[in-house]
Amino acid sequence: MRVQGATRFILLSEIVFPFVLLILGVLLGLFQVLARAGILRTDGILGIEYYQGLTLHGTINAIVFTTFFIVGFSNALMMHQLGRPLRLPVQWLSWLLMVVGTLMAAFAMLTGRATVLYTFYPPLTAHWSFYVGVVLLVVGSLLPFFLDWTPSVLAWRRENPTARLPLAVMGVMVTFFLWFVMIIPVAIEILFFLLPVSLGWRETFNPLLTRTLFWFFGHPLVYFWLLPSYIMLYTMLPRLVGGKLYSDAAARLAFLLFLIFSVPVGLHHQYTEGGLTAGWKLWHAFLTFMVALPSFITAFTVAASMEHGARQQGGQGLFGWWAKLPYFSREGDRWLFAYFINGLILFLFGGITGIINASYNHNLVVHNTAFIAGHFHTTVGGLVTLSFLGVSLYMVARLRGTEVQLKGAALWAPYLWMIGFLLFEIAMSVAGFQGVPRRTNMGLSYTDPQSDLYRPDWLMNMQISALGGVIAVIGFVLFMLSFFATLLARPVREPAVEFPMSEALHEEPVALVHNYRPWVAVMVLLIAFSYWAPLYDAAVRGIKAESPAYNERFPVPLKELQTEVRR
Ligand code: HAS
Repeated sequence: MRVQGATRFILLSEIVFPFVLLILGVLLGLFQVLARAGILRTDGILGIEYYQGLTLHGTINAIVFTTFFIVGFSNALMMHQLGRPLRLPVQWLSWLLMVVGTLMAAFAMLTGRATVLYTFYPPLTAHWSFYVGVVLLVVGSLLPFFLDWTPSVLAWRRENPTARLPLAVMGVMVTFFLWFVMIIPVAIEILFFLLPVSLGWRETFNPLLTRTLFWFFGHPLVYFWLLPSYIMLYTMLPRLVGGKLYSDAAARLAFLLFLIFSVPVGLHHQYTEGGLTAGWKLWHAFLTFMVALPSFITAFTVAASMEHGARQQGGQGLFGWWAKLPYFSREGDRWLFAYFINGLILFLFGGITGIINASYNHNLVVHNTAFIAGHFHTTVGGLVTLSFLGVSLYMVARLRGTEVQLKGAALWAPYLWMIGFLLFEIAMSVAGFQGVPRRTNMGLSYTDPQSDLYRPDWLMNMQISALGGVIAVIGFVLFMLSFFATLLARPVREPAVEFPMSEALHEEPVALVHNYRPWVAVMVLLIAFSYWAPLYDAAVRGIKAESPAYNERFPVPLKELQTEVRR
């Protein structure tokens, strides 16, 4: 489908703008890993203090890059699949809100007014511009769903009353419906608690209640990141390996299971917090195991699709077909496979560590340790980032009408990223079992031989994780070279919105995966049942647990500090 003018500008900028920010995010990641290994012994770099850098690293990489990419990718996919143009007034408004919101939050973080980490845990308090920026980014990201894609899907349905909704379209609609639902608790947290305290309209907030509201949003957030990768695995990967999607119904079932199980699991981030009852934590633990189910379905369906494709290419034997996959192919679009397969390898580790985190008793060993950072660098930093990077490069080439440049660099990049983060993950997991904390500038404490806190037994794993980080960053630099060379190359064809879409091998007649109402009803009931008691506990007990605002530089209530300064 040809694309030009404002539509092309919007789509391209939704990919390029966050990528440019990601460069800063990745460099700050390198700083973290070197500081933790004691290779850098400083409380900051380039004028950016350690926790300020950690806030920028988490917020840019996990919130800004992902949200922009997901909106840009979904916009392009909806155009391509429904064959309809985007509604430009809606798209401009969405773009403007997202850009302004990002710049506001960036201003607050870069000027040291919002060193609250990407989880903005109260009682840490940021400047109001950080919260307003986040709200604008989120509102902007939702506009296309309500005002562009939903009307387009309804119009498509009227024209095609008996056809199945294309799988990619269904995936996007599930992702954004989930996004809308999970935004509600965090919007309450920001608008009723964090923002009023930050503006001085309220003196205190209840940390337990606000944290419970945050994780009500914070865990489903990871599936907002993951589902676009699953859309790619189901609809594009089979074509790249020369085959077909093994089962259409399995893919749809996986999306619908995410719809019902993604949200009511947030207490697995709060197992160690007092004030919430053990029974409800156990219930959330049980549902967390349920939300792993659609990922298991995905693992088997994707493996079956790869096997089908490899056998079409002459692959034989129980394991021999693995050799027929296009690991290093430069032919056509097949280079993209390297991003998916390396992401999948990392996600095997991400899945196993996630299940360890979810286990109530194991979590007590790993919570707040380096183990958690290992886990999320193989999930959001693994499959999600690699698939987003690969498809960003693909989209930039198509939208600019250029060929992918420096294909060798683009092909090696995901392998280096995978090797780097595998090393990082293993070292951080072992370190986590040793008790190494997360979110700590260890170069000034545990890995500094001059410090009383020095722990020589922790050093080796921190150094291995630093080596992993360096290898991954080299992969990123190779990717960056190919990305900018492709962006700036001379166009050789008409700019277009295109994707390598696969057909399904089996299209089973399962009515339940085409009727969304029962799933939405179960989703609402499950959320209401799983959260009424924890919220009641947190809100009622919270009356005694109100806390004044703090910030990371002044771990005394800000109000007292202001009084002190005035005196
Ligand atoms: Fe998680 C903490 C549990 C998935 C991200 N998670 C985090 C944090 C982040 C995060 C960012 O229960 C830190 C938050 C913070 O700052 O405090 N997580 C899980 C579970 C899953 C899970 C059960 N997480 C994710 C995904 C993320 C993500 C996805 C980002 C995208 N996580 C937790 C828990 C915590 C947590 C606790 C809190 C810990 C604490 O104490 O603080 C599941 O959804 C995982 C299911 C996945 C699978 C894997 C399926 C495998 C596939 C690959 C197949 C490969 C093939 C190729 C076919 C079951 C699909 C093979 C090829 C070869 C060549 C071998």
